[in-house]
Amino acid sequence: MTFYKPVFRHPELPKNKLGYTSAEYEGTISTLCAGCGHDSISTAIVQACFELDIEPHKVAKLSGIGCSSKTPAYFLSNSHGFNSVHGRMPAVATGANLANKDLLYIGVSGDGDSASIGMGQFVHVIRKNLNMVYICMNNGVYGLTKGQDSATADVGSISKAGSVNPYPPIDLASLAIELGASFVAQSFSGDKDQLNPLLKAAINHPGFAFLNIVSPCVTFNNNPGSTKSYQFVREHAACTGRTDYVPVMDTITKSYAEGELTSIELHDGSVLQFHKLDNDWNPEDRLSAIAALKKAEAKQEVLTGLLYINRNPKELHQILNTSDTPLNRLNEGALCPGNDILRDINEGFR
Ligand SMILES: Cc1ncc(C[n+]2csc(CCOP(=O)(O)OP(=O)(O)O)c2C)c(N)n1
Ligand code: SF4
Repeated sequence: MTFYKPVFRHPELPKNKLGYTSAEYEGTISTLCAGCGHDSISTAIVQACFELDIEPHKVAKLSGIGCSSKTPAYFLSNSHGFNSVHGRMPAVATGANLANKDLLYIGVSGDGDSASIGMGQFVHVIRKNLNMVYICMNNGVYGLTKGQDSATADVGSISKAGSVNPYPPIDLASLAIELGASFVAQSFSGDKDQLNPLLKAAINHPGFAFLNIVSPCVTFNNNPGSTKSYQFVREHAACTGRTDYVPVMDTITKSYAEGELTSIELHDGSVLQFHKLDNDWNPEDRLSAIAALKKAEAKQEVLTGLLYINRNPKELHQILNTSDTPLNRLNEGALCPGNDILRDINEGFR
């Protein structure tokens, strides 16, 4: 279902260099649960694109399937969009980018979408260094299909159905660095002070930019023993049997300084430890980034900030040596040079 926002806005809304207000970067009204971290990320994307003076029609937003993958409907209504099959967003993004490299590609995915069914696509889009922003809204569960463990769920966490997750989590950020991603950052959906500059940097990065954003699922955090549990919902669902109760919760927000360790309490009372990187962190040291992630994991901390950057990556079009003019703007003569040239090419293989 789609709910359109009223067009009326305050007449004094600030405008960017293009003369647009932030309203021109919004989408339809979100149908996600009140308090879902994903909505905060959509708001951060709206703000970043508004502040960067990006023409909305020069953006293509792509996603797979999941609550997270619904979010492109909630930002940049005036841009291009494609909601693809579960886990297949990278392939669609690759095809679109090869046809028209002049758009800004923002891919949105969930931890289920990226780390399970879409893992094959995730690793290959990284090694091809597609010029895009890839956002994983990471809540540790399959929100849309009612809270099964995803491959990023902590070992030992208990799902809504009561099963204990016996598997260690996949760390998408270290995997991305190991596979050669040219920009890797982590953040928390409620920390807009950190998210805003990271998003802007990712948008301006001329290669694959991966943002792993911890984004609490307020509805399926209902399992005692889970790091994302929500006891109250579970009790209510048990007594009614067939219906479920989705509480209206306040979005969790938190700002904290560089180098600081902070605890963020989720709606169920469980606590996540976020450690923001120091000011003097060298994001160009790939091995240190991997080591820091492993150390943080051992201390059960989520390391946030820009973890790694390669400032001069060779993106896919450079690797393939494609034409300067995007393929979708080449005429038939350039795309199909004719029989004589084809004959010469064939001769070259004899
Ligand atoms: C091929 C296929 N398999 C399974 C599904 C069912 N399905 C829909 S969304 C989803 C997982 C969503 O989880 P995640 O990507 O973490 O997003 P969230 O809803 O938590 O934001 C699954 C398994 C599907 N739609 N298509
Ligand atoms: S089920 Fe979870 S992930 Fe989905 S909209 Fe609700 S809070 Fe967000």
